[in-house]
Amino acid sequence: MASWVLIPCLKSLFDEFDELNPDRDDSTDGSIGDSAHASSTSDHNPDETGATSREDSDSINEVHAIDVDCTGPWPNGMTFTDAINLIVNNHKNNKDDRLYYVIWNKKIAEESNGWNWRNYTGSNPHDKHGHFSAKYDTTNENDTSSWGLVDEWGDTMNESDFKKWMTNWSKSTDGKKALATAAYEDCVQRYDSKGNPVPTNDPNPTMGVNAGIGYNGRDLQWVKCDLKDIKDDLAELKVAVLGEGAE
Ligand SMILES: [Ca+2]
Ligand SMILES: [Ca+2]
Ligand SMILES: [Ca+2]
Ligand SMILES: [Zn+2]
Repeated sequence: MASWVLIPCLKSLFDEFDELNPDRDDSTDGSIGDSAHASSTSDHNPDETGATSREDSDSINEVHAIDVDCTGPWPNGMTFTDAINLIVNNHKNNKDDRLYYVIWNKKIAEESNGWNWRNYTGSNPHDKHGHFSAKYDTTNENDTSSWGLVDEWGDTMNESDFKKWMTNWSKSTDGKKALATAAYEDCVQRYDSKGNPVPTNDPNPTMGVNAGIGYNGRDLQWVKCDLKDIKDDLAELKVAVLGEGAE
């Protein structure tokens, strides 16, 4: 079989579904056509060597369609239909221009029909996978910018994203302040009424954390910053790490 490549924009669409769930069920995924496709005209066929709906000006043997398994499971309440609708609506609203048409669950939405849905009566109902047919021009083929799915439903950070974000945040003024205070509140020394340090494991501390900060604060320039600001920063940090609704 002649060698072929999947166009970059559709690779990036696969990547985005994979990012939503790296362990998603991909059993009905597809890019290059099987022998049934090869005998008929299909965007799943490599364009230079196979029967395709269109031709392009280069000589790269490209596949211009993918099938994505609908199963997921998808995160954050997303359904596969939600994902399809977001992509179709982005085309309808001129925010995206990379596809010619999408088929999903006995319906088809096409550029040539103003991205409105109509019934699809082909032999495969496409109720296990969505089909995406892409444009045949180089600019759109190579456009790997976001399809909007991860922006909308992929709000869970992975460890490397978190470290990157945390590194930047910890260099900011707010970050420095919050981290310094978080560390300080965690190991603040408590004092008895005579000003003597109380061991941190003392079951009956005589001075609370805030009072301890006030006491030490006489000598420590950096604890003079606004405590409310710091608490707000920490609350934001907690939401960023643990998600909305974290206690
Ligand atoms: Ca062709
Ligand atoms: Ca080509
Ligand atoms: Ca091309
Ligand atoms: Zn297909």
